[in-house]
Formats: sequence, C-alpha cells, structure tokens
Amino acid sequence: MAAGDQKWSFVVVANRLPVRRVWEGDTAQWVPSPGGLVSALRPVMSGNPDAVWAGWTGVPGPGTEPFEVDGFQCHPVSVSQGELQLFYEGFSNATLWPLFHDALVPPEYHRTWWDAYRTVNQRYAATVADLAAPGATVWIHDYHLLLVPGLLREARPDLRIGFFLHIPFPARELYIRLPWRAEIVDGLLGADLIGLQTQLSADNFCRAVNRITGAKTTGRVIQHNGRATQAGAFPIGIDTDRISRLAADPAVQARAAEIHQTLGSPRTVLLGVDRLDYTKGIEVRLRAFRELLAEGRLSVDDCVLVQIAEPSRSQVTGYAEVRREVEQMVGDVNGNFGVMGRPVVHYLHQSQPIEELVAMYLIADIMLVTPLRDGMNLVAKEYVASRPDNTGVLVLSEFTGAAQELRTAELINPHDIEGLKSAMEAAARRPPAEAGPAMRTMRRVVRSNTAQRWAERFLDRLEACE
Ligand code: GDG
Repeated sequence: MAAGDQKWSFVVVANRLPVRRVWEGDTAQWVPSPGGLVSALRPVMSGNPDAVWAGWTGVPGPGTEPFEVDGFQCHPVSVSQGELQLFYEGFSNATLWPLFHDALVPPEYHRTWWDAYRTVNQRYAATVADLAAPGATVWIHDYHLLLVPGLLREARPDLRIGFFLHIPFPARELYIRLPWRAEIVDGLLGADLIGLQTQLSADNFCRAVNRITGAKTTGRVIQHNGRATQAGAFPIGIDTDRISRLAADPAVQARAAEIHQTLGSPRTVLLGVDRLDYTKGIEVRLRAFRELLAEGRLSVDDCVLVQIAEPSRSQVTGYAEVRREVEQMVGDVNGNFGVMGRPVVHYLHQSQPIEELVAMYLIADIMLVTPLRDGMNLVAKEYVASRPDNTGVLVLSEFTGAAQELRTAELINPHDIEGLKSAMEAAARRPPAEAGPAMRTMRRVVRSNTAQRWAERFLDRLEACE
C-alpha cells in the first residue's frame, strides 16, 4: 500500500501540525513544538502506528508529503498565502478570537473571510475523511476548525468525532451577533463530544445551541437532527513532570540565580509571561504597578517587574495597538521611576526557551496573570509547578479558566485596578512562608490534572459516547 493510501484509526486535526521549522544555516528541519497539546497527545500518538496528526505546517503554499517527527506521523494540509490572510488572520483571529473573548476589541465581520474559512475547513474535513479508517476516532481542535465536525460527519457518518475548544465560549448574547452563528453551531453539532475549558463555557454553548436551533438539551446532551451530542468541561492541564524536572535542574537553577543577580538581587520580583495579546491584560498590571510606585506603596529599591511578551499575530487588528500601549507604559514607568543602569520594568518582546521561562518562574515572588478573558492560562499552572518549596504568590484573574481550579490563588478582577493594586501590595509584603498552604493546595491540583490526564479523560468519554 502506498504511504498516501494508509488509513488511520486515530486522527488528530488542528490548525497546526505538532512541529515547527527550525533553520540551521541554509538547512531546515522539523522539530516538535513545545506546546501543552503536543505533550498531552504524545502518550497516545508517539510511536503509535495507527495515529496521525493532520494540520498546517506554518509555511504557506502547497502542502508537503506526509512525514514523521519524534514518533508523530504528520499529514500536512495546505493553506495558501491568500487564505492565511482571510481564514487565519481574518475570520479566525479578527472575527472569532475577539468575539469569543468578550468582544474586547470589536470583531470584524467580512463575507470574504467567512468564504475562506469555509473553504479551508472543507479542505481539512476532506483530508481527514480520506485519512480515517472505518469507525476511526477523530479529535478536532480549536476555533480555526469549528465547521469540521459537521462536514466530516456528512462525509463519514461512521466516525467517532470529538471536538475541543481551547478558548472560552462566549455568553449567548455575544455569540448571536455572529452572522454565521447557525452554520457554526451546526458544524460543531457534527461531533459526538464537545469539550470546553470550563462549566461556564459549556453552559454558554448549550444556551446558544438552544436559542439558535431550538434543540432539546437534557443535562449536557443535545438532541439535534436525530443525533446526540454531549458537551462538557474538560479543563486542560500542563506537562507537570516536564516543568518540575526543569525546575529541579541544576543548570536552570544556576541560570535563575544569574538572572536574579542581573536584576540587582531585588527583594521582590514580579513576573508576567504572555503572548503579546490584548486578552492577557498586560497593560492592566503595568498600570497597577506604576500607581503603586507613584503612591510609594512599592519601591524601586526592592521591586522589579519582568514582563516577557512573546511576539504574536502582529498582522492582526488590535495587536499593533496593544504592543504600542504596553511599550509606551514600560517606557513611562522606567522613565519616571528607573535609576541609571537599573530599569524597574524589564521587558522582552522575544520568544524565550522554556528553560529560561522556568528559571524566571523560580525567581518570581509574585506571578501576575491578569487576563481580561482566557480559556485556561497555562502560564499560571506552569508557575505553580515550578514552586517545589511552596513559596510564591500567584495573582490570578477571575476571568481565566485556571481560576476555576486554582481557588487558593490571589483572585483578582482585572477591571478593578484598586483591587489588583491591593493584591499586589499585600503579596509583596507577605512573608514567603505564609504562601505555603495556598501554594501547596494549588500544586496538588496541578499535579492531579496534567495534560496527559486531560487527554485521557476526554478520549475515555468520547469512546463511551453512544
Ligand atoms: C490558548 C488559550 C489555553 C509563552 N511565552 C513563551 C512561551 N509561552 C508558552 C507558555 C505556555 C503557552 O505558551 C501559553 O499558553 P496560555 O494558556 O497561557 O495561552 P495561549 O497561547 O493563549 O493558549 C489558553 C491554551 O490555549 C491551552 O488550551 O490555556 O486559554 O488562549 O505554555 O509557557 N513558550 C516559550 N517561549 C515564550 O516566550 N517557549
């Protein structure tokens, strides 16, 4: 049988393949992506002769031949340069992303974007329909592919289809603004099981379905077009072992000590680690920090804030603005409060290796996770997994999925700047030992719900679907 004709009993489909292209001089090679999804699926996929991952390589243009990296069988789906703009930057990231994050920037509705979204979703669905063995299990991921479950169900009624949404599902009142709300709900209801990050998202989804289709919902089982679809909360975890191992690695610990010294050995290090995205509330925490310095409630003599802002979606509406705003605020704080040779905010608009991030988690006395809305937020969990001595305070927005699990974090409302300031000030004054009980509880939660457990729970439930 030719490689291209092979059929697979487990197919994962996501916008991107679990690999990225790395150049060394003139030669490029594929290496596994570091994300949580890849770690979560490694146990079920790596070295499994019956499992394949379909997705885009990240390079626009015609797809390449199927290939294998790190035991993952990869089947590329092509996305052209034009589609990248309309389907990815447009409908996925300038319509769905803002709408699903409480319309923090106004979502744009363009029929040309929608047409491209449908075309690309049809291509993904056709690819999977071709790859899947009779009765295979297919797991589709995220907001780029909302139509794939329905398209696939039409082509291959024999398949068991699961879908997981990594971002929040918005309140029904917001969702129904979408001109293509019915098509998208129909697309999703092609799945047997729809996983969301939180109970709230699952409720929002069921309410939207009910309003749009009139479908009967009992518990979280939706009856529509003669089929049943289950919806449920499956909060994603991290690769806890990997992060804990890095936190215990002497080289990472040495690097942590070195960074701490470079920062001037401050008594309190505050840290933010995010993709540079308007949902993450980076400017909120900078404003709070600035006001605390101005009011003399924190001092530049013993406090430093480090903000890692990984470059992200620079071509999409809203991202250049948030970058400008964040950088202007960093300049403002340093200009007003910094000392020659000793800035008070250290800002890096660069992607960092995970070892470097864990080194920073190790020296962070206060971790600032202040999104205005976030599906889960893995950074909060990574920080907790990096604190084996149970020290450190996690200041965590109520509007993250993580806040549903990490109940002993310092929960804050990012819209309430005074509340955030009080939490930051209290955290800075708290003796390290006092953080112990709260951190211990959070560590138990993070250890018990790893990325691998999350995948098992979802797939077990999917297998149990009638
Ligand atoms: C989406 C949802 C949901 C960050 N900077 C660097 C870097 N990171 C890594 C972190 C973490 C990951 O990226 C970010 O994950 P988040 O969960 O915080 O956020 P999103 O990217 O928005 O993820 C989110 C998630 O999907 C999973 O379902 O939790 O709600 O929005 O792992 O460590 N990694 C490296 N360099 C960086 O500079 N290597």
